[in-house]
Amino acid sequence: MHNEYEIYKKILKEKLNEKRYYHSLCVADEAYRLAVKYGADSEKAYLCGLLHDITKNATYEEHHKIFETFNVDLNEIEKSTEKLWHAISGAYYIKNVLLIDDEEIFDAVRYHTTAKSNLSLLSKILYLADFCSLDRDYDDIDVMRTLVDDSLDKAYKYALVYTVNELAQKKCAIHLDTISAYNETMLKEID
Ligand code: DGI
Ligand code: FE
Ligand code: FE
Repeated sequence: MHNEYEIYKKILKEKLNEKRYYHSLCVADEAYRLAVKYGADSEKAYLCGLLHDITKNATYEEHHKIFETFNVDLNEIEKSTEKLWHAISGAYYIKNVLLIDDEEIFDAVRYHTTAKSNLSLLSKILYLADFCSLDRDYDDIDVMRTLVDDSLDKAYKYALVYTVNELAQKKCAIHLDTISAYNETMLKEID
């Protein structure tokens, strides 16, 4: 398994800039830590963290090539929001090019940017590891890091409120998957 990581790290190094490569290693470490803490498959979580941004530095042409080759249909907001592309193209790249045939990994990568309702434990861990990894720096990072060690659901709720707020403040369109994750979470009993 760990030899396999080395192969993927080599591929990542070729596809990502230095900052993004470092981010991927940090998210992998954080996802592993959270998986151990919350009882998910830690090896799978590490792999998800490592590979989640694999197409982040891909060009417009490279993204479109992936969408075309694997018959991926984008909806209106996905078409017009370039920042959402890497989560979709990354999931298909991991499945069809790296040949990692695992629905859980596919979904975790596919929804790591928007989240969605009914997210699996592994997907939630990747989503939050991406928020809390060592390389991250934003205003509320300390709050997020404390919350993620206290309760995954509390941290998830905080992250969704934070994201929806940020996007609304920047007057960005918000993906329906983000809205349904937000609504589902706000209707739950989480303090
Ligand atoms: O790839 P990372 O930088 O590690 O993080 P990410 O995959 O969570 O991407 C975050 C970016 O995606 C951030 O700039 C906000 C954007 N984003 C996330 N959800 C939405 C969104 N942008 C729009 N317009 N709508 C969304 O729902
Ligand atoms: Fe990402
Ligand atoms: Fe990321």
